Amino acid sequence: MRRAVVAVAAAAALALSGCSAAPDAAEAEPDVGVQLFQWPWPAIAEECENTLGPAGFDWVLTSPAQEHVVGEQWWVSYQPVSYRLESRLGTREEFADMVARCREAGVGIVADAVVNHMTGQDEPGTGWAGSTYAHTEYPGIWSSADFHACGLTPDDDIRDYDVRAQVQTCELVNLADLDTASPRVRERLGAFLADLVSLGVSGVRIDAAKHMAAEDVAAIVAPLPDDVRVISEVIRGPLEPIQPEEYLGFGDVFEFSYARDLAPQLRSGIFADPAPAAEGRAMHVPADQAVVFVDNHDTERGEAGVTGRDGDLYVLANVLLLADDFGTPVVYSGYAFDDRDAGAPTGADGRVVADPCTPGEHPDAAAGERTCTHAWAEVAGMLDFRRAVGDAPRLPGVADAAAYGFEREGRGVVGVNAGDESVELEVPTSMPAGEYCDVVLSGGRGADCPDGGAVIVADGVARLSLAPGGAVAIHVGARLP
Ligand code: ARE
Ligand code: CA
Repeated sequence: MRRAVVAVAAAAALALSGCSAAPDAAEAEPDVGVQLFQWPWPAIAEECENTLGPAGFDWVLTSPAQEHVVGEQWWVSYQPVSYRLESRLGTREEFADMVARCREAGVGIVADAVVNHMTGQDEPGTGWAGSTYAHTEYPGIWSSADFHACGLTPDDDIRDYDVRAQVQTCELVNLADLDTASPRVRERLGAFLADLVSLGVSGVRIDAAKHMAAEDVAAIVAPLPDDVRVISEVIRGPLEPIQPEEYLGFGDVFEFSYARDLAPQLRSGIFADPAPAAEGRAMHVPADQAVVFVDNHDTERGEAGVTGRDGDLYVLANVLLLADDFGTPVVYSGYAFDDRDAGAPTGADGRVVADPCTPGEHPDAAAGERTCTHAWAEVAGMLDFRRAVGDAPRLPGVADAAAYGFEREGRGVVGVNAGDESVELEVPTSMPAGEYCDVVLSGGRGADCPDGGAVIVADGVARLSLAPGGAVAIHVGARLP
């Protein structure tokens, strides 16, 4: 409780002690989301009030809220037993309270929705909230007639992602696959989404969307109000028959190509300018429907991208993500782990727990501890950058050794150094000459500029002093007197 009060006071002080000009007309509230992986509802509400709202985050992507199978692993969240909103992450009442408090703080909730399947259990069992089930029997909800029996592989599990019918009608890792072509199934799943919307969520993530025909997903989400954001999870497999583009008719998609392009550049220190956002990027859905990220809960356990385990490189990746003009970025905030399956820390009652993050702090998380990415000064500073640059386009960048930087036309300049030598990077810019404060260091305007934070723009060039593994960003709203 005390920590919460201190954080609110700090946020208020930040808002009052402004050292630079008031926001100008070109500013735009950042469109940035944050995935709070395995964060419980009461703790998310607190983050909205203390950290996310003040920093300007637009929405939080939660983990699934459905009643799930009982187990220690994080992924029990992805094995629903019923559509009751009773889970290890909180009760229905707590979910509703979170939505209301976050909304009050200016932050929407995007709920992860598991609609492709139910459990992957072969033995009957009892879920977290007491509902009984068997693999294809969920009393009062589903019976075996509501599920696919694909008959295309020996055990009805997906074997080959090259075969569309397998991917969409067989079982993903033994998860009982709902017959989403059936009107009855569509209607019941739609009612579940409508229930979430009735509690005030501003969007839904459609888990495993690739495993449902796009027309099935379209039918399920069709009754939702137009302003509810639908984001489909369709992991791009470049050679697979099912591509994310199929799912653009009714919402946005997570674009996995973004991180796959970014990671090798950071690892090699060899950077290349992407095509301008307006022209589109190869293997990416159009920018206005792309939700982009450095990592998520699957990729940090699987794909060889940059993750929280990469130290400075991960900070640089987040800085570049947030400085870019492509897509809607989502910052990822979970917990450190040394075992892929390890669940988030729980209390004696088995419920997941999370201590609040302290705005501006960047803790070195040990296994089981929250990374608090969303509270880092570097991330808050880049949200401030994003607010200041608005829709100014990203211009072609400059590279020097393993450093790289670019301008958001006339409004901001960013640079990163992926190497182990310091670099003085000169980035051409049309920003007015003068002294600016590095918001990666300061955490955004409002605070006094820390020692070493001043950056000079003169003669049409911003001079960025980039330490090994360092990043610097300045914008027109963070000019020093
Ligand atoms: C767990 C166990 C399994 C067990 C199963 C049932 O690990 O051994 O058979 O339970 O008892 C998560 C975990 C899984 C977990 C599952 C259910 O990651 O380990 O299974 O929950 O508890 C594909 C899908 C994509 C999916 C990824 C993981 O296309 O939709 O696999 N991502 C979402 C979530 C996951 C979640 C699920 C779906 C299931 O984000 O967290 O699984 O709800 C290529 C293809 C991709 C494919 C990828 C991996 O890249 O292009 O499409 O992704 O390979 O196979
Ligand atoms: Ca399916």
